[in-house]
Amino acid sequence: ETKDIALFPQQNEFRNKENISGIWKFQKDSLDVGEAQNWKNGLPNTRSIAVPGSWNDQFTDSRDYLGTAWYEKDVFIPSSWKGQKIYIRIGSANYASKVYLNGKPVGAHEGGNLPFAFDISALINWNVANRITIQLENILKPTRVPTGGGVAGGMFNSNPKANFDFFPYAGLQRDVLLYSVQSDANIKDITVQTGFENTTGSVNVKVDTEGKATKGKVTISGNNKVYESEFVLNGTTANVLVKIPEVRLWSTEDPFLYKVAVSISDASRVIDTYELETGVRTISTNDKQILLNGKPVFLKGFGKHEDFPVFGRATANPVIIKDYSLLKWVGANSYRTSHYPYDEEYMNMADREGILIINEIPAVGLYFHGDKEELRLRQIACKKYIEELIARDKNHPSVVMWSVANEPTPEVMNMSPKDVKKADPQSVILFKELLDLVKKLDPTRLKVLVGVMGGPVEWLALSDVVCINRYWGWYTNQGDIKTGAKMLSDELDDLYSKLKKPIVITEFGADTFPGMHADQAEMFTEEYQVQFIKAYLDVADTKDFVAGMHVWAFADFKTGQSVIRFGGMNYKGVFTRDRKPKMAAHYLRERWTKKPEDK
Ligand code: GCB
Repeated sequence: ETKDIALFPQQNEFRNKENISGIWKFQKDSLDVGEAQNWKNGLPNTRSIAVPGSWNDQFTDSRDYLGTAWYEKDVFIPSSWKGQKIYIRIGSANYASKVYLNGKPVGAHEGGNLPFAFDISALINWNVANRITIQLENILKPTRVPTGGGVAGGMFNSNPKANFDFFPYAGLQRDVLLYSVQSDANIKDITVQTGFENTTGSVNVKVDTEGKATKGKVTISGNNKVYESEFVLNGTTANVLVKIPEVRLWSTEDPFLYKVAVSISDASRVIDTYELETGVRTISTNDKQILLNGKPVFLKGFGKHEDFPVFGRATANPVIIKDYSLLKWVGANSYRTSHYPYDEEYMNMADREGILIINEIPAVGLYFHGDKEELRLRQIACKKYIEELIARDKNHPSVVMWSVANEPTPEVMNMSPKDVKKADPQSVILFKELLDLVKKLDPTRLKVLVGVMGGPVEWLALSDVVCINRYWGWYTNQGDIKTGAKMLSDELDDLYSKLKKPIVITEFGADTFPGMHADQAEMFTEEYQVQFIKAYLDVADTKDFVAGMHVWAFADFKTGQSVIRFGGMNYKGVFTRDRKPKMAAHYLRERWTKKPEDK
């Protein structure tokens, strides 16, 4: 399955692409009768729905709907595509889906935040409309990732019963595309890995093909120069190394992108081409710092969400553009795709804007108490997401780390840095398995998991960069920033002495109701948020092993209903949900745009 999503569809001389997003037909199936009644042959009673779009906020009766729903659209596939391999590619179907063409099953997929594609060539009716039907089901279960079903416990329970702190939006949330490639031979995948020595860059291009091609060419262009390298396929694969003298490296200050064009041929002619962009850069660490191109880089930024009124979790290009303007405005150079992979356009923008990404699979709400069979199924899901995410995003220079989990919770938790329990050895084995898989699939980037307050040190030790989320002075020591900052400082020293690796605080923040003020900082006021963020940044400034600070969160976002989420919202954003700056955003801008070396 993953092979089909490796290269984003592209329109060129040899390939076709058509976006079939727009207005679709929609029907909820709360009694689960659709399969028995053959809804794949035509939905009986539909209404209109926007794709992409979460279904939750488009109607007045579906916000909390958990169950099965069906989408349908008639599409006309141009007969000029005849003879090619034709795929349907679904950007995001949250959570489990089955796809039909003209009433015939073409495939099924689980997982809400990564694309998948199915070959539909054999089932197409030419010169008439073709019915696409997608059955979607979003029930929250402990066997799924992210987990759900009310396992969070106590005040962290919410309605709907998600075991994570964001609204469980569902539906077709990204574009649905049709695309085609040549059936006699095509480029299946391209993997670009870059490096440099002194002033010479190296770009290693691995080309995977299927079909009868025998040779090809890689052309890299940029900075007014063109480098060409012809290759002969070894079976279906070639590894091509291109050297770039006087290379212009990709960095946060100069996110320069080279064009990489690949073509393949048989004895007589070119059969397929594909073009992508790459930045020549390296990412590594020493015992205290993250190094971009061998030079220390301090991560300034946020944890984010895909979240916006009415759209829900759906791709909304104006919001993507706006968010990058605000990241630049506030002086950020980095963010984490908490807590799931984002739309590809976020990654393309990061490449162009020089934003460093911690790219996270949807593994939030993992836990180690309870049923072992559930645990086993979640582990399988996590591995699949790692494979799918790396297949999708491996060529983005902006992606510098892969995160395999956010805040997994151990069997026993203690909300104090002083008395952290040892990890269950089995849990360490499971995380090591995930991180080893990342390393095997992509040895060129850093691998991390993001640790919860009171979580075991043995888990953190598995990461290349120690990533921790901390809320001392918010969830503990409420209203007491000074003690919170002292706890943070002591804990950082302790962690560094044990782990001897750079540390990034991947979350810290305070809920802030926009417009609420107090002359003496008080929880939920804009003053408290500023003071809290300032205190944490000041602590970080005193430790040379802290390599990044990500404020939680970039913007306010929707959650389920719970007593700790006023109005079903998490208000830790430094921007409001509609992207207006709170006082904290102005504060960060002042601090982060002063001098490049300032943290
Ligand atoms: C966390 C979670 C994040 C929550 C945040 C909070 O640690 O990783 O998903 O939204 O805390 O605000 O409680």
